[in-house]
Amino acid sequence: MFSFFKKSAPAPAPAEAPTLLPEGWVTKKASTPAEPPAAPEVAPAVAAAPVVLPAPVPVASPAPVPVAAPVNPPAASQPAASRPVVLPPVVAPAPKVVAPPPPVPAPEPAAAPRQSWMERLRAGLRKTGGSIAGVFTGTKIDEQLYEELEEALLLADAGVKATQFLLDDLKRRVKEARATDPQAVRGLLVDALAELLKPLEKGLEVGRYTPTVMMVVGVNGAGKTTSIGKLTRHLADSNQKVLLAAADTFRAAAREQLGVWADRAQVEIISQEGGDPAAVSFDAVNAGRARGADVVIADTAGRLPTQLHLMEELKKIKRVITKAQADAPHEVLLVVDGNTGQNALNQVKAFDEALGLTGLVVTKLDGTAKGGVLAAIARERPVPVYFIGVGEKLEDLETFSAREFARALLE
Ligand SMILES: Nc1nc2c(ncn2[C@@H]2O[C@H](COP(=O)(O)OP(=O)(O)OP(=O)(O)O)[C@@H](O)[C@H]2O)c(=O)[nH]1
Ligand SMILES: [Mg+2]
Repeated sequence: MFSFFKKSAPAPAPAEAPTLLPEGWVTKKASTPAEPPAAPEVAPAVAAAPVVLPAPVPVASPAPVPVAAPVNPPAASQPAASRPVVLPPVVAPAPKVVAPPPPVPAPEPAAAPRQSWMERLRAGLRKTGGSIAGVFTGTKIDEQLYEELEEALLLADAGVKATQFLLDDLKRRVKEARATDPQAVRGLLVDALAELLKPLEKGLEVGRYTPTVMMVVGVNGAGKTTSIGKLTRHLADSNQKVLLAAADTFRAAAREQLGVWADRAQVEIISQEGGDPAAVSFDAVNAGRARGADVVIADTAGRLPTQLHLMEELKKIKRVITKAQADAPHEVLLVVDGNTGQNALNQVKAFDEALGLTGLVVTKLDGTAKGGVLAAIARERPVPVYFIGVGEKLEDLETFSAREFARALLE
C-alpha cells in the first residue's frame, strides 16, 4: 500500500528531527476510555508533531514519509462558547454492539503496491479511456481526429470548457513537437491533461493545528463514511490520534456504520442518538482538544445542495466548530461520487459556495466513472483532490496524482 502520510514542519517551532513514519498498516492505537464531555473552555491541547499528507508520489513502491517538526500554535483561549445543545454526548470508545449497518468491507491489512492500485483505476476508467484512445488509432493527424477527440472528451464528462482548453493546448503541443503520428498526439494529450490536473494535486495536511478538524460533506451515498473510515485507519496506523464525530445523526445506521470503522481503527467516536449534528461536532472538537487528539473528523449526513435548509445546517455545523476551536474547521472535504459526471462539478461549485471547500475526495472511480470530470473541475473550480477511491476496501483510497490519472485515462 502506498503510504500517504507525511509529517512536516508547518512553521518554525521546537525542532524535532524528521522521522519516518511506518508504511502500511503497522500501528494500532488503543482505544481511550470514555471520558465525560469536555467543557468548551477546556485547555488547549498540546500540539503534536504536524503531519502533512503529501502530494502524491509517482508510481513506485510505498514512499517513506518524513515527519515534521512540531508546532504549537497557541490555541486561542476560548471565550465561553455557548454550547448549542445541552445534552451531553454519548462518548464511547467504540460501539460494542453493531446492528448490521450499511456494508462496510472487511479490513485489508495486506499491502497492495501502488502499481496494482493503478491497474484498478485504469480498469475503472477503461471504458472512457478506451473510447478516447480509439481516436488515435488512425494514421493521420487531421481535423477529423480533433473532432473525434472533442466528442470523446465531452462524452468522458470533461465539459465544454475543459475540452476546448485541452484541444487548443494539444494543437499547440502538436505544432511545437512537429508530431506526425497520432500515437504521439496521444502522448501529448497525456501531457496536456496532466498539466491541467496538476493544480488538483495537493497533499492533505494535518498537524499544523491540534487537533486538525475536518468536516466531511457531500450528497447521499457519495462515500463519505467509507472514505472517513479508510482515512481514519490510515491516520491511526500512522500514530495519529483520531476522534470521530458522528454528525450524521439522522439515521442510527449511519452512526453504527461510522462506529464499525472507529472500532476497526480503534479510535474514539462521539455520537448522540437523535442529537443535533452541530452539537455533536462541537462536543467532538472539545473532546478532541481535551484529550489531545491529532485529528477530529466529523461525518455529516448526505444532502443535495438544492436542499437549502440542509445546507444551512452544514453552515451551522461549521460555525459551531469554530466556536469550539477558533481556527477550525481546517478542512472542509467534499466527497464526490465519480460516477455523477458533470453533476460532480455542480456539486463542487455549490458546496464550495456554501462552505468554502478545502479539498475533495472523488470516489467510485472503479465503477462506470468516466473520469473526465476532473478536467472540468480543474478548469472551472480547482479544489484539490486529496484522495480518490477506487473500491470499497481499505486499500482503495489513494492519493491523487495528475499524471497517473491522465495516463490511466488515456493509455
Ligand atoms: N465501488 C466503490 N464503492 C464505494 C467507494 N466508496 C464508497 N463506496 C460504497 O458506496 C456506498 C455508500 O458509501 P457511504 O460511505 O455509506 O456513503 P455516504 O456518503 O456516507 O452515504 P450517506 O451517509 O448515506 O449520505 C457503500 O456501499 C460504499 O461501500 C469506492 O471508491 N468505490
Ligand atoms: Mg454516511
